[in-house]
Amino acid sequence: MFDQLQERLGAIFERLSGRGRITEGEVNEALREVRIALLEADVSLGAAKAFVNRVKERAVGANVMESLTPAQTILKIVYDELVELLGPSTGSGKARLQFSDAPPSVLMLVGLQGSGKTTQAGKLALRLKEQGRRSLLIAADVYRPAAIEQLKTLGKQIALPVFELGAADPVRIVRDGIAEAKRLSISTVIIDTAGRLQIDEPLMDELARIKAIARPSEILLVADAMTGQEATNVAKGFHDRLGITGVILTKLDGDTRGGAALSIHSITGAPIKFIGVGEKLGALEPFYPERLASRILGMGDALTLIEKTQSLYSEDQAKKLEEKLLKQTFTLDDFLDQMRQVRKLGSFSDLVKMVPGLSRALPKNFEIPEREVEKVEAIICSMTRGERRNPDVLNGSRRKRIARGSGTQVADVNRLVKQFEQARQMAKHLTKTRRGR
Ligand SMILES: Nc1nc2c(ncn2[C@@H]2O[C@H](COP(=O)(O)OP(=O)(O)OP(=O)(O)O)[C@@H](O)[C@H]2O)c(=O)[nH]1
Ligand SMILES: [Mg+2]
Repeated sequence: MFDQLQERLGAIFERLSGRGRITEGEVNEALREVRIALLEADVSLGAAKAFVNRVKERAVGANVMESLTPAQTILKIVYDELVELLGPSTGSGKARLQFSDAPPSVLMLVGLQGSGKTTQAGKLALRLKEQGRRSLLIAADVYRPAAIEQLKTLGKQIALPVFELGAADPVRIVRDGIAEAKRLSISTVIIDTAGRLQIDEPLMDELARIKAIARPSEILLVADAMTGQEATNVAKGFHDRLGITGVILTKLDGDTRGGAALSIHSITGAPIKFIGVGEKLGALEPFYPERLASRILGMGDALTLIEKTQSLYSEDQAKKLEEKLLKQTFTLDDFLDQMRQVRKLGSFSDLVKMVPGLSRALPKNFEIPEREVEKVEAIICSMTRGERRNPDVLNGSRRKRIARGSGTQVADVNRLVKQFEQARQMAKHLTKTRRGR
């Protein structure tokens, strides 16, 4: 995600840090480029201007020109301002999910068609279940018969009840559903509502009536990050009418330019409470502005990666992995080991992108289809331990043997070895240039 913005900003700071002292003109030039990068990421003109002005003001205050490390000082200011712009973190009081004192707590999901409401309802229910909170899912989208079925399928997958009354009046469904939750002593109710292609009066009216009867502790706007600036306009529309309490930004796993994430909080004042990062039910994450900001600025996202791996590895193993990543002494053996563990977590391509340095070394639009992952696994498995540790020994006859053993072509083996070598070379180069500064 945010590949383009990351690349632009990364290049700006790379250039700045190549110099010693910098002039005021150079600072202004860099900030002009930052503004263009933000506009290209679909941040609104007003927000981009305000952002750059704040950075400029602080840069003057921090005496950037006098500083011995001007580029780092500006980078830090931009980072701080990005964090500010993104809003509070899920862990902080301001963005934590609110529950009511009198159960059941009602969480109402609203948003445009296809933004991911039904899916996030399932993800949220699963997340709460893992924290020991049972939910009843209410199917209040009655306009598509498939919508009810979709929610019931999700409910089955996570073993939680779904309340539905077919195509009855959604307001009645919600009222009866909440009564049912009380009867079953279920602490939380999650309402899946209907979406429209655009905000319209009948939709808003229906949602307002559901709100009146359900008195939700949260009205969460589910917004598709891929729709960019448009998502912030939508957010404003929903907020003006319903008063949303938070946002779930979905599809951040896709190739989004980032505009929505950067401006949705400043436009609505509502915090981003979760981000959706995939179609699977486990793909809902708390929102950490610090991590996103450092990812946008190309500082990698070692934190998220290490947290993810911690659920699979012991602390000791995680530390060793961290060291290897930092020292870039990855062998094919580690690669295979990682891949096996990591596949349990979902998309391998996404995880690879989180490795600092590696994310920039990889080609643009880098993806590994699942089939390819299996192929790579088979190839590495057909190598001897020595070969995995030192791919340099792989001559023609060895490659032929490996291809035969893994049911692939020699060309596949060649490609893997070449890619691995390239990544290693790039990583080496990157660490060298960093140290050289
Ligand atoms: N890549 C990705 N896809 C997602 C994410 N969340 C949902 N989707 C997909 O987006 C599509 C629409 O999701 P739904 O949950 O049906 O959306 P909805 O808002 O309920 O749609 P309507 O009920 O038609 O208004 C589905 O194909 C989901 O699998 C996400 O975080 N990442
Ligand atoms: Mg739906």
